[in-house]
Amino acid sequence: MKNVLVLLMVTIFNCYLEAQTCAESTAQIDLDINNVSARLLAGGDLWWDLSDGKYIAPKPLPGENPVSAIFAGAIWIGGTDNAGNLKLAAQSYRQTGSDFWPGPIINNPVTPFECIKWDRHFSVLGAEISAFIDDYNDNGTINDPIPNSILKWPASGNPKTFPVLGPLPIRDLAPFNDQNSNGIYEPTLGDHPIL
Ligand SMILES: [Ca+2]
Ligand SMILES: [Ca+2]
Repeated sequence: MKNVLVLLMVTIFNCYLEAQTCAESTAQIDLDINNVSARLLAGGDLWWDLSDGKYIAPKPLPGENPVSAIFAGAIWIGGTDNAGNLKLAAQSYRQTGSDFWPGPIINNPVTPFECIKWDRHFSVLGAEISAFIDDYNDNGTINDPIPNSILKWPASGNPKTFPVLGPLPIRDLAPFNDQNSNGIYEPTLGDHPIL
């Protein structure tokens, strides 16, 4: 796992009716490791920059032009409700709006601010997690400085996430290893993201 994995977490999916007052997601980031550079968006679509294909594999040598192997893709989720009605969120090219917005699923009406503050990606390196685990396992205590990618992981109850998010509620959010099984993400006690 060392030095080869990057997890880019996109928490998505407030339903359309709740989030339709929100501006469309604009966050983009490249999953850029090994021989692939793949653009990820936070609005349910993938591998493009809203204009051109951005799934570059293999990555070009210096002086070569990048060629995208894929133009675009998207997450599609469908299912039936209790009354048997088909519900489908199927992002295409945003030509008729968005079906997905960033952020955790919540029951209350979603405000535009709630959408904006989650319009971001969270990344962590596998090597960072491995080093963190080694630090914890050597004496049951975290002694080294905790990288921001682990310290601010958007997991249940984390008070140290990026300031714009504020303290997070205790609920199912980003996955993590919970050393003391209390349902609260506490990296200073050895909790860490799960890839
Ligand atoms: Ca230690
Ligand atoms: Ca815990």
